[in-house]
This record gives sequence, structure tokens and C-alpha cells, in this order.
Amino acid sequence: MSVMEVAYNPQEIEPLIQKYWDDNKTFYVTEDNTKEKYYCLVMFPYPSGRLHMGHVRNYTIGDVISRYQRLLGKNVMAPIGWDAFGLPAENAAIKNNAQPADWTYSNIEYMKNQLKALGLSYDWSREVATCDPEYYKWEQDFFTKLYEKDLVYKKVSTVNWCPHDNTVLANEQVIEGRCWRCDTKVELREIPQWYLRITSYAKELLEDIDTLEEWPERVRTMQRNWIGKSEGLEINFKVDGLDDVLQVYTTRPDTFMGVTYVAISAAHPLAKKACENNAQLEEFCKECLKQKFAEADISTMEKKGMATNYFAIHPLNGKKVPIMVANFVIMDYGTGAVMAVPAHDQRDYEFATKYNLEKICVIRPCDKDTVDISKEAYTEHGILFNSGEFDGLDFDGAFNAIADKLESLGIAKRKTNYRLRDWCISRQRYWGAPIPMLNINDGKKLVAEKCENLPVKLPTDVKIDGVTSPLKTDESWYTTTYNGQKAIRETDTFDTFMESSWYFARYCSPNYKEGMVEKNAANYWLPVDQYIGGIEHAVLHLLYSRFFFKLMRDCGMVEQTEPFKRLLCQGMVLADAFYYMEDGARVWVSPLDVDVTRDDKGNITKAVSKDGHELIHEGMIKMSKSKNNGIDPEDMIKIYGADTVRLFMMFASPAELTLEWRQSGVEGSNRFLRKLWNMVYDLVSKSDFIALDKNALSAEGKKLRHMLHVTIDKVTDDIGRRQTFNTAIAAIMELLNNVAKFTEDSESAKALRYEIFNAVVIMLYPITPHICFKLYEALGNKGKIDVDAKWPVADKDALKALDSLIVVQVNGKVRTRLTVSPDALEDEVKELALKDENLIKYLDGKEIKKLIYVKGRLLNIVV
Ligand code: ANZ
Repeated sequence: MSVMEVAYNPQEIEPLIQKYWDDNKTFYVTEDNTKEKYYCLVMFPYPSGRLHMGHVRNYTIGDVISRYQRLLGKNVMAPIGWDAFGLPAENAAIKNNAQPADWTYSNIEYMKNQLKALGLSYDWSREVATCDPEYYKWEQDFFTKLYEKDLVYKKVSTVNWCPHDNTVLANEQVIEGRCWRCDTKVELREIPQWYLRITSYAKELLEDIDTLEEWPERVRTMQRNWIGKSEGLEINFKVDGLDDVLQVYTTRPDTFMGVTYVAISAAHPLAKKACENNAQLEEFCKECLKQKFAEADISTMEKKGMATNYFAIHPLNGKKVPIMVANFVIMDYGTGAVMAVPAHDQRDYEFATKYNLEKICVIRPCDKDTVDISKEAYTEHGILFNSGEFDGLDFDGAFNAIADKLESLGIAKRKTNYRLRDWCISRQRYWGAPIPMLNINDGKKLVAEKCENLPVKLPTDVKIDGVTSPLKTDESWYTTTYNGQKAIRETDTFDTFMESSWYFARYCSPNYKEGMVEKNAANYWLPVDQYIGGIEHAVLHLLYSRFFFKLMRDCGMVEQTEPFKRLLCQGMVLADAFYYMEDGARVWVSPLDVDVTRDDKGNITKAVSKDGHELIHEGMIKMSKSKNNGIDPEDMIKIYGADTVRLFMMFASPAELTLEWRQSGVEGSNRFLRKLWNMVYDLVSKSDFIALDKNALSAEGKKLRHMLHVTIDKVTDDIGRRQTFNTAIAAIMELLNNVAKFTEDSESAKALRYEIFNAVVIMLYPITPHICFKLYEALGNKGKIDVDAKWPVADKDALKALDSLIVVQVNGKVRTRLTVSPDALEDEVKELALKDENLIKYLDGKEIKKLIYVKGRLLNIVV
């Protein structure tokens, strides 16, 4: 008989098993060409100090997939590391009068133990921290290579500036005019900045989205929209009295016959020319150039303009239309000039109304003869009218007809533009990787730091005041030499999205000393087979990583084109939030300190805090510090054990949807594991392993075995293909309920139980690895479940349909039941029924009027 503790005690077994994994380096892997590889990646954490439930959910999903793939026999790499640069370290350092580096590394130590306590099966030999000079050295090296390839440039530009964090933000980091991190209203400033030419890859980044078949559709759509392809036409207008042509970019050539003026940016060369003898216009242009706005504000800002003395000549109708300087035309999109169609563009409409310019309607709805623009522009696509030879065409027809015509006249060209802008990667912060550039010749020339001098190390003993980065005040750090000349270092640091754009490639050869990645290792492991992370990274991180990967490919470091094959975006973790009012402010009470009363539907009807306050229930909302509704994973592991937490997380909702944290659900998960433990204990304490003789099973036994194998098929499909872990767990629970009801005590029944528990323990192992580790041994298996077990495969024979039970009715009343083989024919069933002794007395020699048969289920006899 196997040795097994009577009671399930996760607090005792979990640390021992974790130590076993650690000591034996169970999940460490190397390249092995004899095995199929599988790379399972989770988004690495920012070392903020403690894990939160969002991490736990992300990492549990990743661990379930990794362990499942190992059971399939694959060589699975599951690495982890730390996204260790960033602003919070600086803020914490100010608050605690500490060094950002010390704060970061001590957080890493703490959180590492938290990850281990969750039983996550990482290859810890691959751990990287992005603030390690051995890591960012290669990023700096890569940057200098990109500089040589002209994929990096420096430009004075208007940037989004967060006055709270004292830093520049990328467009993607500004959400509705506010800083994504601290919600402060963003200002605009002009400073020199470093850019990566992501726009050179816009086309490829867009087109390759089509190949990402295993990504969620919404993420693909978000990326497509972000890149924002726009197909249009560049058209040259002659300027009356000048030799110059004025080129405009339009996406609506169908509206061409409705052009009534041309609007240009104040920075346009023609605007400058027009200012020469026009002081008033010069004044206006100056004002426009001072006025800074975010692109997103164009539609709402006040439209202002002023006429130049120039006129453009409409190439098809010969009309002279005024050329206006307008504040809403931006110089660095398209050509900095717009053909204005006030009847069909709302900006042009407002502008024309204000300055009394003509509006000509040329597009009407399909079902009307004309169009009403008395209140606003008609901006939909429609049918052309007032357009001479183009009348009656629809949008596509008109686009092509007008484009062809203007192209044949040699005055237009089809042109694709992208809304994507180059990526500003410099930050004025301290805690980041220094940008490895130098100013020489008194700041007149820029050069990249030489390879042999990398890494440009960040000083780690600094004084931080929260306003100016210590790099900018430390002369001994920023003065250096280049070929014997005096040189001044760049004092900006990289946007931390740089580090997170290639960490997954570094994991393949984390200690490689000659470059970013060792080629063979990278080409063995990449691409990532499964990436798991939050939807908040749908655009930024995932787009930058795809871009970096293509850059690495073009530098000959990797062979593939896309880094992440399959993507899963997990939903947020929510919890009840409660508050009471005190002095006009909300005081939030942790849900763990609340007693609730519920109605029979489970809705909360009353909530009182442990210290007696009557509370208002805000609802189930995202766990956050500010609402005091966060649940600390560490507390939960202490109370219930990691397996319970993991099981609850995977069971409570589908991985992509929000997960509602409910204590009652956690307790239910815990009870389930206890029950499982007890059932296995019950079996192994009564009987040693018995091999199954399928033919000896009773009918009930056959039924149960059928259910086991149907469950194996379902769980395999749910975990592998569908990734609906919750339904896989539900199927296993249902199976176990049936096992509990199965009371036979024969040898074959015991053998069947062994078969079932062995399969169940392996199928649950990815989700609750500790308890299954123990139960696998208790069931008498030799070896360890982590390396020796194989994912169960359904037995084809057991899957065959079981004998069906046919209900036989006479005039609608149930009179008997018949057992027939699943492929029995209608006539055979009828014959069998009419011979049945129980039935004969009900038929009582009466004439049979009708026989109705429902295959496999029912026979109704009408007499
Ligand atoms: C005429 C027209 C008629 C337009 C109409 C729109 C509607 P996307 O799709 O974003 O590429 N545009 C072009 N360059 C501009 C600039 N530098 N600053 C401000 N606006 C500019 O938008 C392209 C459209 O935005 C172009 O098509 C142009 O206005 C305007 F019924 O041309 B359209």
C-alpha cells in the first residue's frame, strides 16, 4: 500500500515540492533537436515590490500551458525576468531616501520568492533584469548599429510633456490628453529628441498582421488602426501667376469637383512666400506656429485662417480658388496642403462658414437626388453629381476614374500614407539605459559611442531630487573623450519600452557575451509559441516588439519575421469594492473586512464593515490600491495554498474575460482539492494498483469508463486548442462526481478507479501541480509526474457509443425500457418491443395503429 498522508495539507507539501523543483532544476532546458520545442512566454513583471492578482492570473495561465506542453513530450522553455527600469523606482528612491538600483534589486528578490511560492515552473537560469548593464549593453550596441543604418535620428520636435513626471511621452502614452501613468494633463514642449524610424516598417508591420492567425482579432484590429493606412492621391495644382505647383494629399478624390479653396500649413513654403509683402499674414503665421496642439485635438479646436494673395487653378474646371493658410493643416502629414471641400468635410465646412467661402455639393446619398448641408457637411460616401463626366459614379468608381484621369494628365499620383509616427525613444529620466551617443566638436557633431566602450553604465550612487536627472548634473559622468577629443555624453535615457521589445529574444541565450542573441539558440527557440499578457499592451509593447524583431532580422540575428505565434490576452481581476462616507470623502474598506448579506440570487443587499460602518457597495471593479479592493496573493497562498489559488483563477472564468474574485469560490476550489485527496486516499488505502480488464467491467463500470475517455478528449481540446481552461476543469469535476456515485467494490471497479485517478491527476497537474505531484506518487507510479508522466490519450474503444436505453410508451405512457446496441435498426427495435413480456399485457391484443420511433431514445405505440 502506498504511503500517503490522511489529510490534504498544502502548507506542508507545497514548499517541499517547490524546493525539490529548485534543487533538481527540473524545468531547466537546453536546445535539443530531437524534441519538438515549445516556447511559452509571459509578460515580465515590473518589480514594484509585490505581486498582484493580475500577475498571478497571467503567470498561472502561462504555467498551465507550459506544464501541459511538457506532458505532451515537448522541450518547453518557460523563462521569466524583470522589466526593471522606470519611473516608480525613482519616486520610491526619493520617498525612502534610497538608491533606485537597491530598491529595484531588493524588490526582485522578494517577488522572486513570491513567484516560487506559486509553484511556477520557470527556467530560473534564464532570468534577466533589464537594469543589468550586461543586458542593456546589447541594446546600446544595437542602437549604434541602427544609427549607422540611418534608422535612428535626432530632431527638435514638439513633444508631449508630462509636468508631473517631468518627461516626454510617446503619442501612445497620452490617453485623452493625459499621462497614461499619472493622469496629469499633458503639455507640449520643443526639445531635441531621439527617434527610431518605425515608419520605414509601417507597410510590413501592417501587412504581416494578416499572418498572425492565432492572435485575438481585436488586437489585430487595434494594431491595424494604429498604423492607420490611408490610400489617397497627391494632386498638383498650378498656382496662378507663379511657376510653383502646390501639391495636396487627399483621401477623397471623389469630391474633387467640390473643391472651393486650398488650405496650407503656416509652415508651408508657399505660406512663407506669401508673407513676404504681407505683414498681417506674417503675424498670423507666427501665431499659428506658436500654437501647439495634439493631432487628436484637430477636430475640436477653433478653426482659424487667413487668405494669401495666391489662387490655385482647378485642373479640371479651370476655376481659380483662393489659397488660405489654416491652423488645422499640419506640416508633417501628407504634403502640408489640403484641397478643401467644405460641403463634404466638417473641418473645411466650419472654416468656409466662418470665412464666407463657397460650398459646392458633389456627393449625395444613394437614395436621394440631392443633399442637405444646411447644418453640417455630408461626409459619408455616396453618389457623385455636379461633377460632369463623373456624375453617377460611387466612391470606388469615382476614386479610380478621377485618379486615372489626373494621372493621365500627369498631375497626380496615387499615394499611401500611414498615421503611424516615428517612435520617440528618449526620456529625460535617470533610471533607464543611457543613450550611447556623444557630442563632439563643441556640440556640432554627433557620434555613437564605440562598441568597445559599451555599456555606457548608469552611475548607481546618485542623489535624486525628482526634477533634474542626476545624469544631467554630473559633469564627471557626462564629460568623456572620443579619439582624444573632448566629448559630451547624451544624458537622456531610453524609453523602457526599448528593453521590453527584445527581452524574449535574450532569454534564448541570456548570458551570451558576443551580442544580443546567440544565433543558434535564437533560431531554435524562436518564435515564441505562446505569449500571454494583458490587453493594455495590445498596441505599444506588441507593436514595438514586432518592429524590433524585424530590425533584428535585418541585422542578421534572427531568421523569422514575427516574434509571437499565438497570443492570449487575459482579462482583468475584479473584486467587490465598498466604502462609507466620512467628512465628505469616501473611505474604502477592504472586501476581506466586510460582512455581507445576500439575496437568493447572490446579490449583495447589505454590507457592514468589521468595525461597524454601514457600507455602500460600489460593485465588482478592477482590483486597485485606490479602491482598497486588492487581494494580496501572498495572504491567499498562506491560507489556502497555491494550488487552490491557481485552481480558482483558472476555474472562475474563461481566461480572456474578467475574473471576479469571490472568497466563496476560493473556498469551493479548496474543498474540491480536499475531496480529490480524500478519494485517492480512500482508494490507495484499500487496494494497491490493479491493471484493468476492460471486459470484466459491469454495465455501470463501462458507462463510467466511457465518461472518462470522453472527458479526456474534451479536456485535451479545451486546454490545447480552445484554451478554455474553465470548461476543462468543469468536465473533470463532473467526472469525479460520477466516480463518487459509483459504489461498486469489485476488482474491476477498483482497477477502473485507478485508471480514472491516474488520468485525472495528470490532467489536473498543469493547473494544480503540487497536489498532483503527491497524488501521482500515492497512486503507485514510479518516477515523478513532472518528467515521467504523459498526457492521457482517449481509448477509441471506450469512446464508442454505449448501448442505448429505449423508452417504450403505449399511448404516451411509459411501460417498459429496452437496452439495444447503438446501431440497432428501427425494425429490430420494434420487433424486440413487441416480444417484450412487460409490454404484451398493455397491448392486450389490441390493434396497433401507429409506431413512432425516435432513434436511440423512444418508441411510442399507439393502440
Ligand atoms: C479632400 C477631402 C474631402 C478630404 C473630403 C477629406 C474629406 P487621413 O485619412 O487621415 O489620411 N489632410 C491631408 N493632409 C493634411 C494635413 N497635412 N493636415 C490636415 N489635414 C490633412 O486624412 C486625409 C485627409 O485629411 C485628406 O483628404 C485631407 O482632406 C486631409 F470630403 O482631402 B481630404
